[in-house]
Amino acid sequence: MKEHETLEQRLHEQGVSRRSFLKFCAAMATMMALPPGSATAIAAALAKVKRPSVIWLSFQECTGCTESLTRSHSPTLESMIFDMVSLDYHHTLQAASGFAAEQAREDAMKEFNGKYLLLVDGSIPLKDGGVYSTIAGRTNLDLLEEAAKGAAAIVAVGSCAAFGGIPNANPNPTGAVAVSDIIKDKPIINISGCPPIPAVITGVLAHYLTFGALPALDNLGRPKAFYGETIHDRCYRRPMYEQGKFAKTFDDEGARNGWCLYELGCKGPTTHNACATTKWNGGTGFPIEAGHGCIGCSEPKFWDAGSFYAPLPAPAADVTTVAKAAVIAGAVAAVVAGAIDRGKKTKAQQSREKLTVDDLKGE
Ligand code: FSX
Repeated sequence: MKEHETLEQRLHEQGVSRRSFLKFCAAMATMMALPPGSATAIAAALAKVKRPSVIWLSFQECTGCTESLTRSHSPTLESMIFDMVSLDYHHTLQAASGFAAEQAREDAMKEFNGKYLLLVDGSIPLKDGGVYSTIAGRTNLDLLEEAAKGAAAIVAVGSCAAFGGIPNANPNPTGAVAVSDIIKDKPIINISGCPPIPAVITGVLAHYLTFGALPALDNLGRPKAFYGETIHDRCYRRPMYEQGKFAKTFDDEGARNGWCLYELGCKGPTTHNACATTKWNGGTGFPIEAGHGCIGCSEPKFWDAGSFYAPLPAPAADVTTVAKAAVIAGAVAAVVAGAIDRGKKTKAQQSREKLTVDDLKGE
């Protein structure tokens, strides 16, 4: 296996124009909330970087995470992930099978020991010796522990790998756990969502390649640039919430007029993700835009929390006069708080900007 070429060489071979590459970098800079002018610096850094070896292990999952990435809406952008990295092993996507496939994984682990990125989707079953999910006769636990040893960092793709996800839901018959429940000595970044947003997967990898480090994470190990705000924070129906206009059924006049889906069970206020801004399907929409509330799939235990069609505790389901007053008071407070928030940069934003400027000074 030859030493990996630079991204610039790879893009040239693939016939990707400089213009497309810069467009990609600009999109990444915007998504990562980096300061204006970062796109050029990202392009300079990315072009020179050696494409890292990536080993992608798929455990207990529905393949939605890989489907999400490969069905991404901007093939010229998100699919560039396959040019940014050398995907040396991926169960679903690789052409090789059987012994040849396992040999490719072993070769990559040996040659790029300490340098490769390990991407994992799916949870890991521990019950009964881990027999509920095996690959090439080996348990997921065995494969994960082996591959984690030589990894520079681990990316847990999807809520199953990040938090245990649906396999971990009650009664959790396979004893499914998250990557971070097993691996304690490597940096792990959680890209939650069932499935996760493909542009977020790409953005995290672009950040890692550009800065040589993982982005700032929240207390659940998720990149703040994408999970720093709730769906509710950025929802286009937020003004309806603040005005106390709530749809009562999925086909009433309020629903038809785009009123807030809070009382129909929307979990937007407690769900951290970028769906409302990044959106899905070519940027055309996200579940709330299609008339269905958020089910909170990027939060831990989202399936057990369930009650997808029951409203969050407050305000009360039946908006009485008192509750309406509370909603209005809350709305005023939220608007004021929002104005204050918008007027100042968060510590994360400040550190991102500092990191960018410092890191790219020498370019
Ligand atoms: Fe889980 Fe992903 Fe949901 Fe499915 O790999 S996060 S069940 S979209 O496929 O792991």
